[in-house]
Amino acid sequence: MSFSETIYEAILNGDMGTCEQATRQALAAGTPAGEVLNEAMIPAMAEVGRLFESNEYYVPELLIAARAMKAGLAILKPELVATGVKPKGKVVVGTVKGDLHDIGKNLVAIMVEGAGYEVIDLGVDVAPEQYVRTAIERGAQVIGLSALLTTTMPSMKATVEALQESGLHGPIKVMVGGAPVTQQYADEIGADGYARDAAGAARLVQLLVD
Ligand code: B1M
Repeated sequence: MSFSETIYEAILNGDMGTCEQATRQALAAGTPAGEVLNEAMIPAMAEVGRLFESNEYYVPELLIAARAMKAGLAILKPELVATGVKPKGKVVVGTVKGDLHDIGKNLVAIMVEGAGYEVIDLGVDVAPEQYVRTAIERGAQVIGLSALLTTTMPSMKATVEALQESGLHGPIKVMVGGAPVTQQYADEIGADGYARDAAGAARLVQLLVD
């Protein structure tokens, strides 16, 4: 079995130790971190989602799969993040109110940091006012909102509105993303940009800040 296959299986089985070990071995053998991420970890999590939808996995299996993937990601992170010197700008990120999914948001944070920006990560279940207050206090140019549940997407709209009320929507931009989010939704709520994946989010930050 290749390292990628081992990592894929370890995530499906929620086997954190094997995921960590195979990730270390893959890097030591010269496999690029991006390849481990895109060819093993992300497809494994997509398969976990499919198994959940077909009632073959339940919440406990999702949790242990997510824990295994996060452990592997922690090992990939130093490789994914460039050793930039002076940050090109500041970006506040977080998963919106009511939503506890953080793997995609963590990846976005890693890639944006890798693109040379300081990332202020507010974690999960973040209220609209908290994003806006932090962005103002810390002098951030971009707020990045992640949502994985259709039921929490309205919190993105509420955040854009809270920023508009502060009078700072313009100097501070909003970008949105997450599996149920689309460009059309971003346009509807007045967000400044949408990115489909973490690499796209890093490119978008550059467009929004420059
Ligand atoms: Co949840 N869950 N979950 N879950 N879970 C989904 C999202 C779901 C699609 C599963 C399904 O039914 N197929 C479904 C949502 C249905 C819907 O709303 N349409 C679902 C559900 C229903 C639920 C619960 C309600 C289940 C329950 O309790 N009955 C519950 C809700 C809890 C809550 O948040 N309040 C729940 C709980 C959980 C766990 C806690 C068990 C766990 C999360 C653990 C964690 O994150 N720490 C979990 C997981 C793991 C998933 C799936 C399987 C995987 C999500 C993931 O990590 N993907 C997911 C199914 C799926 O997505 N296939 C599912 C990997 C990650 C790399 O991708 O997050 O999409 P993703 O991020 C991508 C892009 O979307 C994008 O870039 C990332 C990297 O390329 N991106 C951005 C993300 N944010 C971005 C921001 C940007 C730009 C791009 O700019 C700012």
